[in-house]
Amino acid sequence: MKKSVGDKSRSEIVYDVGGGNLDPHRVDDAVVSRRTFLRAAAAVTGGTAVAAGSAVAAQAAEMSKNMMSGHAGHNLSNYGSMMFMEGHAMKPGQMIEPPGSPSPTEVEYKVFDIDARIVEHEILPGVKTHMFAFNGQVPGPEFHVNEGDWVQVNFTNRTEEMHTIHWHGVILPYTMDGVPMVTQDPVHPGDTFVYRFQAKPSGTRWYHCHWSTPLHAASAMHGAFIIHPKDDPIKKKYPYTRDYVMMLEAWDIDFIREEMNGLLEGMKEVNMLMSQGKLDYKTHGFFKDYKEFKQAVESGDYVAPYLQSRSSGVEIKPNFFAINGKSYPATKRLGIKQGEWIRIRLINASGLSHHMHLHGHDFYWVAQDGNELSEHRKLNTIHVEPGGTYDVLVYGDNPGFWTFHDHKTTQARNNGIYPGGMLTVLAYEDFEPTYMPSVSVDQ
Ligand SMILES: [Cu+2]
Repeated sequence: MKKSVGDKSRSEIVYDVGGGNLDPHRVDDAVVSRRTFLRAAAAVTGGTAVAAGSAVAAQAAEMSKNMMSGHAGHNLSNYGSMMFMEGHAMKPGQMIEPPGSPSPTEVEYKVFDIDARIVEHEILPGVKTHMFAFNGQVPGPEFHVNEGDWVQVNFTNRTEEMHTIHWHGVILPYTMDGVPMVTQDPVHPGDTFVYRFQAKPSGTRWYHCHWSTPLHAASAMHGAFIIHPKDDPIKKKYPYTRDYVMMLEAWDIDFIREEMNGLLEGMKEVNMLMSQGKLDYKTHGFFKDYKEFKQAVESGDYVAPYLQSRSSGVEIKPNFFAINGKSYPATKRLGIKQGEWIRIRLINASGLSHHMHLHGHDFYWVAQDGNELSEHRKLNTIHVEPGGTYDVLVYGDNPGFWTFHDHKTTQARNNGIYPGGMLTVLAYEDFEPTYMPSVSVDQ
């Protein structure tokens, strides 16, 4: 079957609404070999992987040019840009390929498809909420690439809202950094934005949406981006056989519900007006530069959101705390065997700090933000800051069942009820329990 960029069937290869999946290499199925991609591109363009000669390519080239020159002649100011593409008419299906990285004729890219969707996600039995999610998964698919790989991510927006992808901790050209109004226009509904960059430096990195971050990145457009080094010095020292990611999440499901309803209604209106060429940019808060924005506020033509009361009237007070999309007791256990080293990559996507404590073991803290620490530290409680990544190694020398949880105990609760939330169990798989509580939660 012929597949091309934007072909729905390709982006649906990875689909795992179940969440809480700790299996590594989840995104591998979505890897399209270069040959497949070239064939697909040929089907679209009759040529190379760059859509040369096609209408899409002409459009992409024009957009790239605009991006280089500052959007069709607008001058870039020294301020964080408030720019929006004035006169942009909604034509879903555009492919946007910004400059900044080599073309696919120069280097061989590993190609991934990823999209934004709205899903109904079950945090634990009886608690479901709609969320924005990459490929319909909470959290998004795990990327596993090797240091130095050239990576291409075709990001398609299948929602009525706008999104981007920021590659957190990856050192790349600024045009690929995914910050709306600063490095790119947000990706409009139906459009595909092509991110291309080299995977570096190695370590535990991650990715998240950067549009309306408190809502989008938190719920739940975030995922692990693991860059494996050639000779892993950590594996040499601690020969681990399993590699777990734990994305730490916090959700105020009332805020999510209110905000999503409000935003989606607003965006429907914006999209309709834009498609008709009738969007009043100032009314909707889009300006070509900082000066225009400042004048509009000072003249009273535009009331900025921070000058009004919140549309939803809802404060963000997280009431559900999760690991890989699930709150205890729905969290997936971490498996270990006696004599086995396991690696756990903690990634804090929550916007709060967490104090993760493991019972019955010390662990070795070896890396922060993807970078190996000059001195490894032996701990059993680690302070995890918002946005940070922390790698720890555990050795299986104390058979049993051991909780691993946020010691900020208010965050080990579900809707205020303890126990719950950010709590999981390290479970020995080669162990016959001598005693078990009469009431237990077993999955
Ligand atoms: Cu988003």
